[in-house]
Amino acid sequence: MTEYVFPGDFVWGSATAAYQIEGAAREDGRGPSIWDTYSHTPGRTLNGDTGDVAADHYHRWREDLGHIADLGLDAYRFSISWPRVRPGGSGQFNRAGLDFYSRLVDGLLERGVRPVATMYHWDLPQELEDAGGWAVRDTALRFQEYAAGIVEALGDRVHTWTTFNEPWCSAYLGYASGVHAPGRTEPAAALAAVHHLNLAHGLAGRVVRELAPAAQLSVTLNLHVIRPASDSAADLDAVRRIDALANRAFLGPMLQGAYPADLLADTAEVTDWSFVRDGDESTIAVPLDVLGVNYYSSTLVRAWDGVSPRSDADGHGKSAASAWVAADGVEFLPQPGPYTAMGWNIDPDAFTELLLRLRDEYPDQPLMITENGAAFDDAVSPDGTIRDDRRIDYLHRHIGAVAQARAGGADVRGYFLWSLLDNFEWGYGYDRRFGIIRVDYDTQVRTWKQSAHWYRRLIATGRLG
Ligand code: IFM
Repeated sequence: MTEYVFPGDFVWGSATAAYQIEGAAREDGRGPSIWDTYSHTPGRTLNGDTGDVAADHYHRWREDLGHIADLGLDAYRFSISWPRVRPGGSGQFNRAGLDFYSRLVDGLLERGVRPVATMYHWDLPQELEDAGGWAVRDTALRFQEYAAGIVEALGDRVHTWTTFNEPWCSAYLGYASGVHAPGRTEPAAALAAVHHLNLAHGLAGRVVRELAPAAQLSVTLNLHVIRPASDSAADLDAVRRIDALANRAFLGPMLQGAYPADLLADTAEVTDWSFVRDGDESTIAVPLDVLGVNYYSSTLVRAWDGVSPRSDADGHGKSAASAWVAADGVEFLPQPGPYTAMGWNIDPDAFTELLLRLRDEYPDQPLMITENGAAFDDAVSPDGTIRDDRRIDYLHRHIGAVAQARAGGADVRGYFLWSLLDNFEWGYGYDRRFGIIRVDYDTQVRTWKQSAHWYRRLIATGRLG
């Protein structure tokens, strides 16, 4: 594709998440979340980094709004910290926490930027984890109450409500491989978490419909493009199994009102799924205005014979295969490079493939790219500039992939770049930088990288050359 011109109503945005940027972990009544506990547990994060201060956005939000406006963003995707607005996860709401998000939303609207609020980007109040976390149904009910509180407070001022960010990570990395908070390694709990996250999505979605009928409703999934090592029936079956766990465990109930039969069969030895009650699947299938899609890299699998040494290279840290409950017969293979600083392969064609698959399978479902971007080791030149050419190249190729999918009929309405600012990259702490704006963590000074200038030009012209 030589040049692609995005239409004037294509939404250009950027995204962040509360625990990754806010800091102020113990201010104004905020309670502890599972990520506070996890990051403060020795050995859990690189260099022992925590989100205590992060990019100090809680205090610097006005300055950050200035960057958002200067970039020319149409929309800004942020997340609301549950423990900041309802410490402990139940009981009283915290006025100071709600006021923070209220000011942020008003500040965005004053600057002509659409607020896109994610209700849950991984920071479960610790008290709810102590009571069982996402492995128990009660957490979904507490989430419904939390959703009602924030929608009542912010309502239609929020343009788009996104219930969850990447429930795959919360369930499998949090409860199966343990590389994310709460760090549990219990496969049956991970599948229960899948269901309770889905249920919470449906319950909260219905709250949005009732309390903020003018707002758009969405959820963000990190959908996987899983490629087979060969066309053998065994390798294709490995793809099917991982697709069921990674993609259809969420897409099935959310968009079709049912869990896929093969997922239930594949995981029968781990759980009988008795936590799914009558009516749950139809609750989950609340109609969505847009489906949020996050994409970074692709996955390569083949059947594993259970005997030969097993490759374990899906890029999700520690023992990747342990994240994939009931995938004993599957091996994750290293991908050809190039790679980002996360060790993830760069594969824009897979992005197009994913969007075209969604076009085929859910032709009436509008899509929004809610995250895409890359971490690289940025160098600051002596003159202060940050020439992050590899990030620009990554963005160029992936936005090109979106253009190609649109040209092929995928109904992609917008693109949110991950991330506005360098931030706390979970288990990798501050070592991995995804921002188009550099944060000096000693001084909290923000500096635009070349990619930020590049993105501003793209937004202004809508032309991808
Ligand atoms: O930083 C994360 C974000 O919180 C969720 N999606 C992937 C990003 C990069 O790892």
